[in-house]
Parts: sequence; C-alpha cells; structure tokens
Amino acid sequence: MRQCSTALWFCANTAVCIASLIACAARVQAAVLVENAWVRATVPGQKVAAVYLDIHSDARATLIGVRSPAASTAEVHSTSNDGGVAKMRQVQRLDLPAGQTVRLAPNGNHIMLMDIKQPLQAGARVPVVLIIEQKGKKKWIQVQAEVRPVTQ
Ligand SMILES: [Cu+2]
Repeated sequence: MRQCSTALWFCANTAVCIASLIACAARVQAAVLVENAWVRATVPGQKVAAVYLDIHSDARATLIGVRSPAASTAEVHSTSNDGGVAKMRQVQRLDLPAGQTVRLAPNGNHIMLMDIKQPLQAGARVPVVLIIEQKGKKKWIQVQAEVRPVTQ
C-alpha cells in the first residue's frame, strides 16, 4: 500500500499520474500472483499428473483448494522422502506468507490432477483454478498450465 500512496503523491505533482494510478489499482487487485504454471505431458495410460507453479501473495493467504476441468479430482500434495521412497500426502491448507513466493516444484509441493480426462499433450494448456483464502474471503484464481514435453 505504501507504493499506492506514493503513486497518489506523484499524482499531484507529475504527468505520470494516470499511469501510476492504473498500476497501483492493478497491484491492489492482483494481490495474489500465480506464475510459471506447468505440467508434464502424459504418456498413454497415465491418469495422474503434477502441476507446478509459483504463488506470490502480498498479504498473508492460504491455498485451500484446487480444481481443474481437465481432471475429475485435483488436490494439493506435499512430497516427503521416506527412506528413499518419495511419498505424497494431501495438504488441506498451504500457507502463503506475505511477500514471499511459494514454489510448487518437482519433489516438493504440487497440484495433483487425478483421473485425467484426456491425455495432456506438449504445447497445450491446462486450466487450473486455485482457491485462495485471504482475510476471510475466498478468491478463485485461474491459470493456464503449459504442458511441457515428457523429457523436460
Ligand atoms: Cu501428488
């Protein structure tokens, strides 16, 4: 918000007023940014896939659920190493600390798509909706996860 008051101050003093205010308004609205969403292409018969992405929230928030029209079920999972065997568990609430980027990445937290309806092909995009709770309000944020080739 400090940036916004700076924008207002500039507003009274310079010609960049409108641009600053627009940037400011966009920033307030986009308090939660989701970027770099991707998923690996599936191989024939594969019914599950993990989606990875980065979430940045200006204020403290919690990821409380996920959905995707591409799969019957979507869940947030954590990965832990249990004696050399990777194990996944469902995470009901994933904390998004203020001002930090939380990365969902291979071998860590991810979004699991289960019972995928159609094979995911490299180059396609898969819509994923994140349900985020912030200050008692729920926001639904839709992103398009880029399907990357299996070899990556
Ligand atoms: Cu998983």
